[in-house]
Amino acid sequence: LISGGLKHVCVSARSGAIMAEEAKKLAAYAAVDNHIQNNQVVGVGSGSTIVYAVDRLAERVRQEKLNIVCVPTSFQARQLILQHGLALSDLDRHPELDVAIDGADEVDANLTLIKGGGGCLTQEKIIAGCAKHFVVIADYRKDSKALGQQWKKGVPIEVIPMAYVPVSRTIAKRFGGEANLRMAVSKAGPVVTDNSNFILDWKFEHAQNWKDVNAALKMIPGVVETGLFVGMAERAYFGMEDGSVQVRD
Ligand code: ABF
Repeated sequence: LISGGLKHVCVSARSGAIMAEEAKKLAAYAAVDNHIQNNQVVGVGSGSTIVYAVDRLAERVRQEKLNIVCVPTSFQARQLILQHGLALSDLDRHPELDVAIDGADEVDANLTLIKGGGGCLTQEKIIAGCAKHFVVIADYRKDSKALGQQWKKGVPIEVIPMAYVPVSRTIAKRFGGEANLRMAVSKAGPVVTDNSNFILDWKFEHAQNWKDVNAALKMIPGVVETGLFVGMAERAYFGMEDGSVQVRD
């Protein structure tokens, strides 16, 4: 098997390699089918893989008449919940979630994650932290032994706009590498998060103790949150190229 002691579950292998998009769907469906039950409050992640999970969730809610309340991690997640006719809530009304399901940019052998490629890391981490169970869904390209092997864009770090230059300099000085302001695709200006902040993408030079680095990054004035999720995910589902789904926990 592949790295990190992955187990084969749920779906039997098919002949021929499948595309990443199909792999996302397999992972998302497996997570929803294994973790969603009646009368749950569910945290809904962001990105492209979660779209399949919400499709499946809505299908099950309809078919099985489930009573499910959803709390979004982003504007995108909120729209998805509404478009699928699911019940929308928030942390004021539901501060404790039964399960949160979300994508990731990279998942290492210890279930340490890089998240925030889509810029929603702060709300994603808040929702994951409020959930009794946090489950990750991803295609085979996200699976790695050590962070940085797959995701080459660095660790996203949400910062208060006025502090992006000093925070960037401090990160480079203290931890090496470089932390660059994420620009919009148009290059007309920086990416602005759902919380009206900026994102620095920290390209680190070598593997680190991610728990310590995450704590140290959060002590820098101006840092709002990091895309390092350490000790939060309980299980990851990977859709594989051979059409199987594998689990890491
Ligand atoms: C969010 O979406 C992020 O934290 C992560 O950046 C991204 C994963 O996206 P996708 O499912 O599109 O690969 O969960």
